[in-house]
Amino acid sequence: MKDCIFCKIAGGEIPSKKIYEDDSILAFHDANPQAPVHFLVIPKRHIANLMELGAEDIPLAGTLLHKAQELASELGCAEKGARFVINCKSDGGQTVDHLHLHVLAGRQMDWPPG
Ligand code: IU
Repeated sequence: MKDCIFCKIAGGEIPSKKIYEDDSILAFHDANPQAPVHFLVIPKRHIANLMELGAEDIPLAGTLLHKAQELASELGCAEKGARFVINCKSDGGQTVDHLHLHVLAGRQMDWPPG
């Protein structure tokens, strides 16, 4: 999508601190980290938010989740775990309208979220 910053990151038009990439997904360190480990996993194809995920995207969603946990493990989070978050639309606190899974780790998380 033309004006989507994460599409531009996925396309390499805007640089990112890339962790992993394949044909369908990209993982990169969050530009404004909220924990010692904070990275995002996104589909390369523009999907605005989780509500826009179609049944045809179920394999992609599985890939996204599986790669997120695999990368979290590789970054040393297997033992203590991590928080996996998808903010969705305005009430969900989503600020970038391109589906992304946050992975936060390296400190104790609070609950409930703000
Ligand atoms: P949110 O779930 O839409 O609120 O999260 C958007 C995240 O994208 C947020 O943590 C930003 O720091 C992050 N981000 C980024 O890593 N690089 C960018 O160029 C932009 C936002 I814009």
